[in-house]
Amino acid sequence: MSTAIIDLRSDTVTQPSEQMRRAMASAEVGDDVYGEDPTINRLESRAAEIFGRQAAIFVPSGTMGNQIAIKLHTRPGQEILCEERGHIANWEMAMLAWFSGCMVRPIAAPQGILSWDLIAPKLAPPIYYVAPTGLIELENTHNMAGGTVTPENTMHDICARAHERKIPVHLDGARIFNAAAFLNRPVAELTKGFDSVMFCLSKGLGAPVGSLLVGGKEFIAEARSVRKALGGGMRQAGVLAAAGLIALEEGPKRLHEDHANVRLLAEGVAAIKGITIDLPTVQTNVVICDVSATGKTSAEIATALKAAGVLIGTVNPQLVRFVTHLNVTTAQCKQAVEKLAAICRA
Ligand code: TLP
Repeated sequence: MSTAIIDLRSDTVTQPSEQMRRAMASAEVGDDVYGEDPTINRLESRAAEIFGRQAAIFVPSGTMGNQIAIKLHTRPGQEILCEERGHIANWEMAMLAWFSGCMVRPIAAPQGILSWDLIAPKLAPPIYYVAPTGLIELENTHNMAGGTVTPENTMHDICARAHERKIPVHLDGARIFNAAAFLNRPVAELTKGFDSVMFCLSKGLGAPVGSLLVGGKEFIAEARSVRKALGGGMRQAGVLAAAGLIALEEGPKRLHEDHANVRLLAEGVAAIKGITIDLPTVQTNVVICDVSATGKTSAEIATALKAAGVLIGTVNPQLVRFVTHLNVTTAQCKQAVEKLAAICRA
């Protein structure tokens, strides 16, 4: 049995491949603040092309991509509607309040999947003494709901109805390629109704760093100013974009392997006494399970697993998260299940 650490904390932990390292070493670069990095320019135009959009901008992180979009779509004093477990509401340092002066109106959605029926009652009425709804935000796949996929029609319906009311819609598509793999649909089709889309190269696609924000030409031109204001002018970052280009072209092709591994892991873990998983919601490369009936907290389980060479994430005292990616094998997922079963039996 291998003694290598099995890291299931996140798909952000992937190591750049040999091909990426070679491309990074030989990347043609220039100063991107002057728009002169040819590798970044190539990455941005490929991203725009793949998403069927006018333009794209390379940003250091998904968080920065989301926050630039929020800044551009809203004005201070507005509300942003999103699912209550959404990344922008919980894991982005309240930056939408800090930087854009907005507040979240969270919506609880079963399996993290918003619909117009859930959104409509939360829209601000058009009364001068009520904070207006400035933005609707969706997350697909939904990370903290366990990598669940919002169906294509649901997204199109939300976008169309929001636009009838002149409300913009942003997609946190950090893992939109996982949704595309699950639905077997092109990302351009899935995301065509959104005013802007952020997606990450540094998660399942395997790049060491970077995300893109895609949208209209003017929107992305303004995004360049906001990125600069946030300190995101990265100069000769073509070395990162070189890895990003490989992630963008090659990464999506193998995501079904991560999905198969998570399914195997989820089925194995669901058979352990005291652990609950809603198996039909396991659709992509994330699984979240409730460990409370084991008599142990999530932190106790994570600590015991760490001692056995398996790293996992904790969501709260009851919930743990496993994420598969290109640096974990099927055999390692099986080992992780066995080690967890032994800990829960003890
Ligand atoms: N998610 C990370 C943690 O921050 C939770 C992870 O390990 O899953 N949107 C979504 C849906 C995300 O899951 C993440 C990262 C981001 C945005 C932010 O991306 P980064 O980390 O590049 O700022």
